Amino acid sequence: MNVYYSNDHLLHHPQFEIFELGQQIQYFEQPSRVLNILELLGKNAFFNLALNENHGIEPIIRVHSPEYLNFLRTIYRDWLASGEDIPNDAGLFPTVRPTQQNPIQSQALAAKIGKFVTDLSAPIHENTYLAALSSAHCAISAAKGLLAGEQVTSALCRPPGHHAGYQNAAGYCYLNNTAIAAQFLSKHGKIAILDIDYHAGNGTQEIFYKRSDVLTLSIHADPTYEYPYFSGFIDETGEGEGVGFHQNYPLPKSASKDEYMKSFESAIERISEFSPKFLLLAAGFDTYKDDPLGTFHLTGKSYSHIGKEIAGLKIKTGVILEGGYCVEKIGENFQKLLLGFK
Ligand code: SP5
Ligand code: ZN
Repeated sequence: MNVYYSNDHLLHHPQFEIFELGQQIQYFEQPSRVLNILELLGKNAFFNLALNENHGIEPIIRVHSPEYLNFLRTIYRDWLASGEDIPNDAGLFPTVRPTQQNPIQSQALAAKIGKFVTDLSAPIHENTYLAALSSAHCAISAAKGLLAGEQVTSALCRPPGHHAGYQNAAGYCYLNNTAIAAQFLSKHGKIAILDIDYHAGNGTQEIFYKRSDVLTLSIHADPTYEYPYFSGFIDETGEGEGVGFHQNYPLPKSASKDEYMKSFESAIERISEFSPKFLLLAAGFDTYKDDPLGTFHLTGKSYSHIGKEIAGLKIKTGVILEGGYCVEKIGENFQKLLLGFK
Protein backbone atom coordinates (compact mmCIF):
# COMPACT_ATOMS: atom_id res chain seq x y z
CA MET A 1 0.00 0.00 0.00
CA ASN A 2 1.35 3.42 -0.93
CA VAL A 3 1.31 5.83 2.01
CA TYR A 4 2.11 9.42 1.05
CA TYR A 5 3.84 11.82 3.40
CA SER A 6 5.88 15.00 3.38
CA ASN A 7 8.64 16.26 5.64
CA ASP A 8 7.35 19.82 5.31
CA HIS A 9 4.78 19.20 8.04
CA LEU A 10 7.70 19.65 10.46
CA LEU A 11 7.73 23.34 9.54
CA HIS A 12 4.40 23.79 11.34
CA HIS A 13 4.74 23.35 15.10
CA PRO A 14 2.71 25.90 17.09
CA GLN A 15 3.54 25.95 20.78
CA PHE A 16 0.07 26.69 22.11
CA GLU A 17 -3.61 27.23 21.48
CA ILE A 18 -6.13 29.08 23.64
CA PHE A 19 -8.84 27.36 25.64
CA GLU A 20 -12.01 28.84 27.06
CA LEU A 21 -10.55 30.37 30.20
CA GLY A 22 -7.92 32.21 28.21
CA GLN A 23 -5.24 29.68 29.15
CA GLN A 24 -2.50 28.86 26.72
CA ILE A 25 -2.65 25.07 26.34
CA GLN A 26 0.15 23.04 24.80
CA TYR A 27 -0.79 22.62 21.13
CA PHE A 28 -2.29 19.15 20.68
CA GLU A 29 -1.70 18.87 16.94
CA GLN A 30 2.04 18.06 17.14
CA PRO A 31 4.60 16.91 14.52
CA SER A 32 5.19 13.80 16.66
CA ARG A 33 1.77 12.52 15.53
CA VAL A 34 2.98 11.86 12.00
CA LEU A 35 6.48 10.84 13.18
CA ASN A 36 4.92 8.14 15.34
CA ILE A 37 2.93 6.77 12.39
CA LEU A 38 5.94 6.87 10.04
CA GLU A 39 8.11 5.04 12.52
CA LEU A 40 5.68 2.17 12.87
CA LEU A 41 4.63 1.81 9.23
CA GLY A 42 8.29 1.98 8.20
CA LYS A 43 8.87 -1.36 9.92
CA ASN A 44 6.13 -3.14 7.97
CA ALA A 45 6.85 -4.27 4.40
CA PHE A 46 3.13 -4.04 3.53
CA PHE A 47 3.56 -0.26 3.40
CA ASN A 48 5.49 1.72 0.84
CA LEU A 49 6.21 5.15 2.31
CA ALA A 50 6.29 7.62 -0.57
CA LEU A 51 7.02 11.34 -0.61
CA ASN A 52 4.19 13.40 -2.06
CA GLU A 53 4.43 15.02 -5.48
CA ASN A 54 3.70 18.69 -6.09
CA HIS A 55 0.45 19.02 -8.05
CA GLY A 56 0.43 22.80 -8.29
CA ILE A 57 -2.21 25.20 -6.99
CA GLU A 58 -4.92 24.21 -9.50
CA PRO A 59 -6.54 21.37 -7.48
CA ILE A 60 -6.49 23.53 -4.34
CA ILE A 61 -8.08 26.57 -5.93
CA ARG A 62 -11.04 24.34 -6.90
CA VAL A 63 -11.95 24.08 -3.23
CA HIS A 64 -10.77 27.27 -1.50
CA SER A 65 -11.30 30.92 -2.48
CA PRO A 66 -8.39 32.80 -4.09
CA GLU A 67 -8.76 35.51 -1.47
CA TYR A 68 -8.38 33.00 1.36
CA LEU A 69 -5.38 31.27 -0.23
CA ASN A 70 -3.76 34.65 -0.73
CA PHE A 71 -4.39 35.46 2.92
CA LEU A 72 -2.73 32.23 4.10
CA ARG A 73 0.23 32.86 1.80
CA THR A 74 0.90 36.45 2.78
CA ILE A 75 -0.46 37.29 6.24
CA TYR A 76 2.60 36.38 8.29
CA ARG A 77 5.05 38.23 6.06
CA ASP A 78 2.68 41.22 5.80
CA TRP A 79 2.51 41.33 9.57
CA LEU A 80 6.31 41.37 9.82
CA ALA A 81 6.57 43.96 7.05
CA SER A 82 4.14 46.22 8.89
CA GLY A 83 6.89 46.67 11.47
CA GLU A 84 5.03 44.88 14.24
CA ASP A 85 7.21 42.41 16.03
CA ILE A 86 6.25 38.74 16.42
CA PRO A 87 8.11 37.66 19.56
CA ASN A 88 9.21 34.07 20.31
CA ASP A 89 7.85 32.57 17.13
CA ALA A 90 4.31 33.31 18.36
CA GLY A 91 1.56 32.71 15.85
CA LEU A 92 -1.14 35.05 14.62
CA PHE A 93 -4.50 34.57 16.36
CA PRO A 94 -7.79 36.33 15.66
CA THR A 95 -8.80 39.04 18.13
CA VAL A 96 -11.99 40.13 16.36
CA ARG A 97 -14.73 38.39 14.38
CA PRO A 98 -17.15 39.92 11.87
CA THR A 99 -20.78 39.57 12.96
CA GLN A 100 -21.95 39.28 9.36
CA GLN A 101 -20.60 39.31 5.83
CA ASN A 102 -19.85 42.97 5.31
CA PRO A 103 -19.22 44.09 1.73
CA ILE A 104 -16.77 46.70 3.01
CA GLN A 105 -13.50 44.77 3.22
CA SER A 106 -11.04 46.20 5.69
CA GLN A 107 -7.45 45.81 4.64
CA ALA A 108 -6.28 45.97 8.26
CA LEU A 109 -4.30 42.82 9.00
CA ALA A 110 -6.17 42.13 12.25
CA ALA A 111 -9.47 42.34 10.35
CA LYS A 112 -8.27 39.80 7.78
CA ILE A 113 -7.21 37.37 10.48
CA GLY A 114 -10.62 37.78 12.11
CA LYS A 115 -12.37 37.15 8.82
CA PHE A 116 -10.48 34.01 7.80
CA VAL A 117 -9.64 32.30 11.11
CA THR A 118 -12.73 31.29 13.05
CA ASP A 119 -11.31 30.00 16.33
CA LEU A 120 -8.25 29.96 18.58
CA SER A 121 -6.91 26.56 17.50
CA ALA A 122 -5.52 27.57 14.10
CA PRO A 123 -2.68 30.06 14.64
CA ILE A 124 -0.69 31.11 11.60
CA HIS A 125 3.09 30.89 11.81
CA GLU A 126 5.82 31.64 9.30
CA ASN A 127 5.57 28.31 7.46
CA THR A 128 1.99 27.30 8.15
CA TYR A 129 0.96 27.79 4.54
CA LEU A 130 3.90 25.70 3.26
CA ALA A 131 3.04 22.87 5.63
CA ALA A 132 -0.67 23.06 4.74
CA LEU A 133 0.16 22.94 1.02
CA SER A 134 2.35 19.86 1.49
CA SER A 135 -0.45 18.23 3.45
CA ALA A 136 -2.93 18.87 0.64
CA HIS A 137 -0.44 17.52 -1.90
CA CYS A 138 -0.16 14.28 0.10
CA ALA A 139 -3.93 13.84 -0.21
CA ILE A 140 -3.82 14.58 -3.95
CA SER A 141 -1.00 12.05 -4.40
CA ALA A 142 -3.16 9.44 -2.70
CA ALA A 143 -6.07 10.37 -5.00
CA LYS A 144 -3.81 10.05 -8.05
CA GLY A 145 -2.82 6.58 -6.91
CA LEU A 146 -6.48 5.59 -6.93
CA LEU A 147 -6.89 7.00 -10.44
CA ALA A 148 -3.89 4.94 -11.50
CA GLY A 149 -5.76 1.83 -10.39
CA GLU A 150 -4.58 1.19 -6.84
CA GLN A 151 -7.33 -0.28 -4.65
CA VAL A 152 -6.27 1.61 -1.52
CA THR A 153 -3.87 4.46 -0.77
CA SER A 154 -3.22 6.61 2.25
CA ALA A 155 -2.00 10.13 3.08
CA LEU A 156 -0.36 11.23 6.34
CA CYS A 157 -1.81 14.71 6.20
CA ARG A 158 -0.57 17.19 8.74
CA PRO A 159 -1.95 19.74 9.45
CA PRO A 160 -5.36 18.05 9.21
CA GLY A 161 -8.16 19.49 7.09
CA HIS A 162 -11.77 18.66 7.87
CA HIS A 163 -12.60 21.84 9.84
CA ALA A 164 -11.29 24.12 7.07
CA GLY A 165 -14.12 25.57 4.98
CA TYR A 166 -14.27 27.35 1.62
CA GLN A 167 -12.53 30.32 3.19
CA ASN A 168 -11.69 29.74 6.80
CA ALA A 169 -9.14 28.03 9.00
CA ALA A 170 -10.29 26.39 12.26
CA GLY A 171 -9.55 23.56 14.68
CA TYR A 172 -5.92 22.86 13.57
CA CYS A 173 -7.05 22.91 9.91
CA TYR A 174 -6.09 25.34 7.11
CA LEU A 175 -6.68 23.52 3.81
CA ASN A 176 -9.31 20.80 3.55
CA ASN A 177 -7.13 17.93 2.32
CA THR A 178 -9.96 15.41 2.06
CA ALA A 179 -12.19 17.86 0.15
CA ILE A 180 -9.34 18.73 -2.21
CA ALA A 181 -8.76 15.02 -2.98
CA ALA A 182 -12.53 14.49 -3.40
CA GLN A 183 -12.89 17.44 -5.76
CA PHE A 184 -9.89 16.18 -7.75
CA LEU A 185 -11.45 12.72 -8.11
CA SER A 186 -14.99 13.94 -8.76
CA LYS A 187 -14.22 14.59 -12.44
CA HIS A 188 -14.13 10.80 -12.80
CA GLY A 189 -17.31 9.74 -11.02
CA LYS A 190 -19.33 9.89 -7.81
CA ILE A 191 -17.41 10.26 -4.54
CA ALA A 192 -18.30 9.31 -0.98
CA ILE A 193 -16.53 10.77 2.03
CA LEU A 194 -16.84 9.03 5.38
CA ASP A 195 -15.49 11.15 8.25
CA ILE A 196 -14.76 9.16 11.41
CA ASP A 197 -12.88 11.86 13.33
CA TYR A 198 -14.32 12.51 16.82
CA HIS A 199 -15.28 16.04 15.75
CA ALA A 200 -17.88 16.82 13.08
CA GLY A 201 -16.36 17.37 9.63
CA ASN A 202 -17.95 20.78 9.32
CA GLY A 203 -15.59 22.17 6.67
CA THR A 204 -16.13 19.19 4.39
CA GLN A 205 -19.88 19.41 5.00
CA GLU A 206 -19.92 23.07 3.99
CA ILE A 207 -17.84 22.55 0.85
CA PHE A 208 -20.06 19.81 -0.62
CA TYR A 209 -23.39 20.81 0.93
CA LYS A 210 -25.09 21.62 -2.39
CA ARG A 211 -23.61 18.69 -4.31
CA SER A 212 -25.35 15.42 -5.18
CA ASP A 213 -22.25 13.84 -6.75
CA VAL A 214 -20.27 13.90 -3.50
CA LEU A 215 -21.95 12.09 -0.62
CA THR A 216 -20.61 13.27 2.74
CA LEU A 217 -21.16 11.31 5.97
CA SER A 218 -19.76 12.20 9.39
CA ILE A 219 -19.91 10.21 12.64
CA HIS A 220 -18.96 12.37 15.61
CA ALA A 221 -19.60 13.83 19.04
CA ASP A 222 -22.93 15.70 19.11
CA PRO A 223 -22.22 19.40 18.54
CA THR A 224 -24.71 20.27 21.29
CA TYR A 225 -21.83 19.51 23.70
CA GLU A 226 -18.69 19.34 21.53
CA TYR A 227 -16.61 21.37 19.11
CA PRO A 228 -17.37 22.56 16.37
CA TYR A 229 -20.71 23.40 18.10
CA PHE A 230 -22.37 25.19 15.17
CA SER A 231 -22.63 22.36 12.68
CA GLY A 232 -22.87 18.55 12.57
CA PHE A 233 -26.51 18.21 13.68
CA ILE A 234 -28.76 15.41 12.53
CA ASP A 235 -31.16 17.60 10.56
CA GLU A 236 -28.44 19.02 8.29
CA THR A 237 -28.88 16.87 5.18
CA GLY A 238 -27.81 19.09 2.28
CA GLU A 239 -29.26 21.98 0.31
CA GLY A 240 -30.66 22.41 -3.22
CA GLU A 241 -29.32 19.66 -5.48
CA GLY A 242 -27.47 18.32 -2.46
CA VAL A 243 -30.54 17.51 -0.32
CA GLY A 244 -30.17 13.93 0.86
CA PHE A 245 -26.44 13.79 0.13
CA HIS A 246 -25.12 14.77 3.54
CA GLN A 247 -25.68 12.84 6.73
CA ASN A 248 -24.50 13.49 10.26
CA TYR A 249 -24.39 10.78 12.92
CA PRO A 250 -24.08 12.71 16.20
CA LEU A 251 -23.35 10.58 19.26
CA PRO A 252 -23.78 11.29 22.97
CA LYS A 253 -20.87 12.12 25.26
CA SER A 254 -18.91 8.97 26.22
CA ALA A 255 -20.75 6.88 23.60
CA SER A 256 -20.00 3.16 23.88
CA LYS A 257 -18.28 1.07 21.22
CA ASP A 258 -21.64 -0.53 20.39
CA GLU A 259 -23.36 2.82 19.91
CA TYR A 260 -20.50 3.91 17.72
CA MET A 261 -20.53 0.78 15.59
CA LYS A 262 -24.30 1.07 15.05
CA SER A 263 -23.81 4.46 13.37
CA PHE A 264 -20.83 3.09 11.50
CA GLU A 265 -22.89 0.21 10.08
CA SER A 266 -25.62 2.62 8.87
CA ALA A 267 -23.00 4.77 7.21
CA ILE A 268 -21.50 1.73 5.47
CA GLU A 269 -24.93 0.77 4.14
CA ARG A 270 -25.51 4.26 2.91
CA ILE A 271 -22.20 4.24 1.01
CA SER A 272 -22.97 0.86 -0.48
CA GLU A 273 -26.35 2.11 -1.79
CA PHE A 274 -24.75 5.25 -3.23
CA SER A 275 -22.21 3.10 -5.07
CA PRO A 276 -19.46 5.69 -5.54
CA LYS A 277 -16.50 5.32 -7.85
CA PHE A 278 -14.14 6.35 -5.03
CA LEU A 279 -14.36 6.53 -1.25
CA LEU A 280 -12.32 8.83 0.95
CA LEU A 281 -12.05 7.99 4.62
CA ALA A 282 -11.37 11.08 6.73
CA ALA A 283 -9.60 9.10 9.42
CA GLY A 284 -9.36 10.77 12.81
CA PHE A 285 -8.20 8.77 15.82
CA ASP A 286 -9.51 11.05 18.56
CA THR A 287 -12.31 8.48 19.03
CA TYR A 288 -9.68 6.36 20.83
CA LYS A 289 -10.42 5.53 24.46
CA ASP A 290 -7.37 7.42 25.78
CA ASP A 291 -7.53 10.44 23.51
CA PRO A 292 -7.08 13.66 25.51
CA LEU A 293 -9.72 15.55 23.47
CA GLY A 294 -12.28 12.77 22.97
CA THR A 295 -14.82 10.97 25.17
CA PHE A 296 -15.44 7.82 23.08
CA HIS A 297 -14.09 4.33 23.80
CA LEU A 298 -12.74 2.86 20.57
CA THR A 299 -9.80 0.46 20.87
CA GLY A 300 -7.15 -0.89 18.51
CA LYS A 301 -9.56 -3.71 17.70
CA SER A 302 -12.25 -1.21 16.71
CA TYR A 303 -9.91 0.30 14.11
CA SER A 304 -9.09 -3.16 12.71
CA HIS A 305 -12.80 -3.81 12.41
CA ILE A 306 -13.45 -0.44 10.74
CA GLY A 307 -10.65 -1.09 8.24
CA LYS A 308 -11.97 -4.53 7.35
CA GLU A 309 -15.54 -3.33 6.91
CA ILE A 310 -14.47 -0.54 4.60
CA ALA A 311 -12.24 -2.87 2.61
CA GLY A 312 -15.28 -5.17 2.30
CA LEU A 313 -17.10 -2.51 0.29
CA LYS A 314 -14.65 -3.18 -2.56
CA ILE A 315 -14.56 0.49 -3.49
CA LYS A 316 -11.27 2.19 -4.32
CA THR A 317 -10.45 4.00 -1.07
CA GLY A 318 -8.12 6.78 0.02
CA VAL A 319 -7.45 6.97 3.76
CA ILE A 320 -6.68 10.57 4.74
CA LEU A 321 -5.37 11.38 8.22
CA GLU A 322 -7.40 13.92 10.20
CA GLY A 323 -7.14 14.26 14.03
CA GLY A 324 -6.03 11.98 16.89
CA TYR A 325 -3.99 13.24 19.83
CA CYS A 326 -2.98 10.16 21.80
CA VAL A 327 0.45 10.34 20.18
CA GLU A 328 1.83 7.11 21.70
CA LYS A 329 -0.99 5.10 20.11
CA ILE A 330 -1.76 6.93 16.89
CA GLY A 331 0.69 4.86 14.82
CA GLU A 332 -0.66 1.59 16.17
CA ASN A 333 -4.27 2.61 15.60
CA PHE A 334 -3.60 3.93 12.11
CA GLN A 335 -1.70 0.75 11.19
CA LYS A 336 -4.53 -1.45 12.49
CA LEU A 337 -7.03 0.38 10.34
CA LEU A 338 -4.86 0.14 7.21
CA LEU A 339 -4.09 -3.54 7.77
CA GLY A 340 -7.82 -4.19 7.43
CA PHE A 341 -7.18 -3.79 3.68
CA LYS A 342 -4.52 -6.51 3.57
C1 SP5 B 1 -8.80 17.97 13.43
C2 SP5 B 1 -9.33 18.01 14.85
O1 SP5 B 1 -9.48 16.97 15.49
N1 SP5 B 1 -9.55 19.23 15.39
C3 SP5 B 1 -10.08 19.35 16.69
C4 SP5 B 1 -10.08 20.74 17.19
C5 SP5 B 1 -10.64 20.77 18.57
N2 SP5 B 1 -10.50 22.03 19.21
C6 SP5 B 1 -11.09 21.99 20.48
C7 SP5 B 1 -11.07 23.29 21.20
C8 SP5 B 1 -12.06 23.22 22.32
C9 SP5 B 1 -11.43 23.51 23.63
N3 SP5 B 1 -12.30 23.14 24.71
C10 SP5 B 1 -11.68 22.27 25.64
C11 SP5 B 1 -12.43 22.17 26.92
C12 SP5 B 1 -11.63 21.29 27.85
N4 SP5 B 1 -12.33 21.12 29.09
ZN1 ZN C 1 -10.98 15.69 15.76
